[in-house]
Amino acid sequence: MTLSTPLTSTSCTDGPVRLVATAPVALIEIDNPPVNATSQAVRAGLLDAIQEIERNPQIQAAVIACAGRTFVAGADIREFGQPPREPHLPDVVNAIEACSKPVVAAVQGTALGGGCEIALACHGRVLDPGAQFGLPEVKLGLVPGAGGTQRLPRLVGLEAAMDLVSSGRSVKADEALRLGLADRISGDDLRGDAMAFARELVGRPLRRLGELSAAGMDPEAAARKVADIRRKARGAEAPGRAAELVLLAAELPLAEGMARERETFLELRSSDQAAALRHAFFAEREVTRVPGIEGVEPRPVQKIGIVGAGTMGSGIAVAFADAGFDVKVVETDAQALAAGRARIADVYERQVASGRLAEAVRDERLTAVSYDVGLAGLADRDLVIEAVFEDMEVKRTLFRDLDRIVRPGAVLATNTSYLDVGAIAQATSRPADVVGLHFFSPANVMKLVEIVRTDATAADVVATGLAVAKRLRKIPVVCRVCEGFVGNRILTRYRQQAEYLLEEGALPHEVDAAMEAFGFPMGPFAVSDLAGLDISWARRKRLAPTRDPRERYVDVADRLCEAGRFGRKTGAGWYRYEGGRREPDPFVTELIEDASRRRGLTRHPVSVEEIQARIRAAIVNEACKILDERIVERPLDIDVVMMHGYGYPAWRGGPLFEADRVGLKAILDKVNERAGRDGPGWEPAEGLVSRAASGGRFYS
Ligand code: T1G
Repeated sequence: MTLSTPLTSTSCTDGPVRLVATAPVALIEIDNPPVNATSQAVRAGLLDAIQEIERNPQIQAAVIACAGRTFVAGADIREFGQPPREPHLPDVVNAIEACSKPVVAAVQGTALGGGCEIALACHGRVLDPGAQFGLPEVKLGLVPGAGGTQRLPRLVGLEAAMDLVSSGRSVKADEALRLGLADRISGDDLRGDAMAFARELVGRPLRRLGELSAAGMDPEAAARKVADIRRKARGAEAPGRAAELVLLAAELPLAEGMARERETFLELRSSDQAAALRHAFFAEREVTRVPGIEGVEPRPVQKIGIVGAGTMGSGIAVAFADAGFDVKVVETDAQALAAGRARIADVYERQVASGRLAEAVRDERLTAVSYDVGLAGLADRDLVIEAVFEDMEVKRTLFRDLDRIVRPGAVLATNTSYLDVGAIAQATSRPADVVGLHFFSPANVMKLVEIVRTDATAADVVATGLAVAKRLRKIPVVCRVCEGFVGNRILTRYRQQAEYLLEEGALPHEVDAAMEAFGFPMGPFAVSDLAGLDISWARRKRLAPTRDPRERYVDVADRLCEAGRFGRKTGAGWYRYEGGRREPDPFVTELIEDASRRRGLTRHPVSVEEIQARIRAAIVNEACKILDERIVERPLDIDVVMMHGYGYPAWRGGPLFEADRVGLKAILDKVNERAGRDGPGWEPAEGLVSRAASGGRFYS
């Protein structure tokens, strides 16, 4: 039945919000692809629609639904760089809640940020079984700005709300039902179920979350929780601020709480951290658009072969099985294969034991993986990835064999961390089909994959790497060949500079503390102990014959390895490990002091600021050289690698985004301070010199 009383506002019939006027329950449909973000036009249309609902006597209730794959996924992030325009989202959500007639949200996909806040302002919420709710604003350096920190705790309590708002994590439909965030889970007719629920609410007292009161929390417990959230945020401002706002829900009426929330939102919206996190958000999407590859058709890939079932090979196998590929893992002998199979099974068992994976899904994933001894079984594969011992001759021999066995047209990939992919490709008769797919350990967890293209790699093979990364839900960065590609090349410089600081007066735990205060999850020496000192030791020994004698080489790590101290796995490395705790070790201090003496250096205290400035300059300078050499096309490629592969704090935006903020002249001054003292390779990058001289930036 349609309305006999005409709509009074045309914005309800055109634009991104349409009032599908049916009585007695009207349907408000938001249609703003790709994710129904609340642009200014959506906010205006939604407000008009609610006012129409209120005005029109024939409409007794309404449902807010979204076209496309998801309910509103938040405010339009692209608008954040501009002054806010009315109507502001808080006014819109307050109008929804104040409506005298029932308004029900029909939620599919991901109701995030402003979308979640719109749903919270509704008098009822019906979710598609696959729907999720979330307030991820802190991941953008913000706090919710339209009542999320005030309505959510009134519904789920302060503690649960603090967790959700400060972590930004999403809750699935079943948890949302348990928390009371969802009133119903729909069948296969979400809109129909939501309209039926809205009809039921007609004539009943409406439940407005803003009118509820949030039970208080013990002040000391609250303070402890905020402190814990701040500590875990490692320098990011928003999580702590969001948690503090949630606590206000127990102290202030809704309007005052929302006013404080809005004030904080507007303050953080113009902050450096929010700008950096917005940059990070868009950069990790932009990296998939590779100049010269866009529009190139990838090769079809479903059958995967993995050679080597060690830590990396088994992790890669799990990543592909998780993404629904047909995976075949091969090893040289039955014993190694059995060990790999056990590793893969163990990954899934741990997920089932922790409740993160259903047993049926585990069984499905394990069934997707088959095993074989030898290479013959790889003949029919679409993509073969090797994860064997990091040695050029071993890899070249393997690729010669793969070339002979694997079907024509298949993509042959190496997971090498450092080696020249071009040299490996030249071992085959089809170098155009060869590419590097450098995964990061644990390969089924880490999002980053470096796609290493040689001069011979075909464009559709690069496109295939990008398409496979997308299916794996990984973040791909395409780069060309150099020692260590992007991340490991920069990491090498990072570690060298960290070791120079040891010779000059710092100790491992001081450098680690400084870099953890900078925002890295772990400092360089703790990371080395975790990864194993023997791996980089083998690489240094491989490179020893080619090392420039003028290079400032710190041999402390070699001394540790010679003493059998390979890190956590041997109970000692840069630190001593007792009961899982890492402790500074006088044995290491002695080695470092001896290195200082042999270098003729008088040790002196090194400040946190100096440690951070030296290491940041080393990272930026090497990153700029990578850009100058066209190993990557864009600064954002490097920022994404460092954030998603090496824990560079995203609230800094990555090294090059942050270098623009710090100022390239200051960075260059720090680099020049070192040039000549740290040997070859430490001269300033041409691109850094030219940009600093011309007032240029990495980002326009
Ligand atoms: N604004 C603008 N564009 C957005 C967007 C948004 N909120 N979300 C996604 N996009 C674009 C994205 O750039 C990409 O564009 C395309 O949509 C598909 O995204 C007031 C202030 C929703 C889970 O933080 O988490 O609400 O690259 O590739 O993998 O309190 O996008 O195609 O040109 O990511 O299926 C809070 C952010 C905002 C959600 C979908 N909301 N988005 O993932 O697709 S702040 C968020 C996501 C806020 C309120 C506060 C994901 C997704 P292009 P995609 P996906």
